[in-house]
Amino acid sequence: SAYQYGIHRPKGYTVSNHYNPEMEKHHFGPTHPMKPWRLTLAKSLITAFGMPAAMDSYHARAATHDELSNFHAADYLEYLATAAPQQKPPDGSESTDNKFNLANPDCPLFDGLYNYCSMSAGGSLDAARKICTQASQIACCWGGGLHHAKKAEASGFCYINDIVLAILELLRCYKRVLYLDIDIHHGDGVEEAFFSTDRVMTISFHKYHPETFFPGTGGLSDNGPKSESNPGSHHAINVPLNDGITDDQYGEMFKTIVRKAVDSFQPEAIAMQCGADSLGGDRLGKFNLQVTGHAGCVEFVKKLRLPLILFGGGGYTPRNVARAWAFETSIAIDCHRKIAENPRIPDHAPWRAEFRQESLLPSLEEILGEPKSNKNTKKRMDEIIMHITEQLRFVNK
Ligand code: VJV
Ligand code: CA
Ligand code: ZN
Repeated sequence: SAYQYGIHRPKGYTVSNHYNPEMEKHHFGPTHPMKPWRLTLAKSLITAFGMPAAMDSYHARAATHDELSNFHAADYLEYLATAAPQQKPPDGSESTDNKFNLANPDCPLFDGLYNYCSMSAGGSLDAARKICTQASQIACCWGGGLHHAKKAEASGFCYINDIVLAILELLRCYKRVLYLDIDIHHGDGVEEAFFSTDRVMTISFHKYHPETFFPGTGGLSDNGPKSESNPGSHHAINVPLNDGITDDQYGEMFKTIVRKAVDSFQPEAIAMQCGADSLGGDRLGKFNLQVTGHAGCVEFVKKLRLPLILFGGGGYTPRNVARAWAFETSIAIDCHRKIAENPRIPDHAPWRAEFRQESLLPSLEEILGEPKSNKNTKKRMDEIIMHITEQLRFVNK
């Protein structure tokens, strides 16, 4: 089907894909929303449309303990590497052992947890190295993007912050790195890791409803510790949104803000977390984005022609997560127009029936029936752009 779609390597630049198929065999638990199996579905679509012919595919290795310790605390890593999956006490009560937040149902200790985390980070580190040596201009690691993990704490389904590790790697060869995060949750772990440097600017778009929506941080005015002596002041940008945002509103917001940020910050490389829980019909999310709207953000970033890493992240309706990351891979290799002309999922695609609709790009109505009502007003969107424009006045390279 590479032939059917006329898919070939893009002219003048190289795209790489970093993945270890062992990742998809891990389970957080039968009803836990995070399903590593969505990576199997993404691979099915990427392969069925013939995309591997157009990129370098690397088997991601597991990151070493040493590499992980570039961000994470030694005692935390030690515990992750040795802790056995917890048995519930026989009386049925919850364990009181809450070391490093690893007893919270969001972050269970499951079989092979350390392998899963080190493969996710291994893929992201490989991607960063290919970007540093300029062996790739765009590198995809859909098994990464775990933006909530902290130095010594698991949080929100994330244990190892592969993004922070990859950005630290990029900082060895690029002066300034822009981090973009379109997951529906606030990218708090990445933001916090770079609070005190002016070499990384972070921009997260997310649902913000502190009382009811995780993690509760990322308000418009939360721009990091402000002080004369902190070079990182003003380099954390947050775009708090409400339920029901549409492709048009989101795309407009994304482009306006990213354009302004690039103009003032002048990044040399971009790391983008493409969490797919911002799609309409997500099990946890409440936005109305279609695959084409979500992917439109990736296309806009690609056109900036800066070295780029694309990470996965959240996404809890596996068939739609797979659609988004496959279509975003097609944008990276520049065959998305051909695919959009004939988006029918090929008959030979593994797990084809799992996708429900035949199209790679079903409409929101096909996915959701009734879209969520849109709680984002034009007035509020304008306020957000105003605030961020003001904030960017303090950032001048
Ligand atoms: O909202 C929360 C925290 C609680 C405490 C723990 N309970 C289980 C849920 C409420 C306050 N956590 C969020 C975490 C979202 C993480 C998103 C990660 C990413 O997409 O940004 C990047 C990969 C949350 N929302 C929904 C759930 N947790 C949830 C967790 C479960 C579950 C159902 C829902 C854990 C286990 C099981 N079901 C069996
Ligand atoms: Ca986000
Ligand atoms: Zn998320």
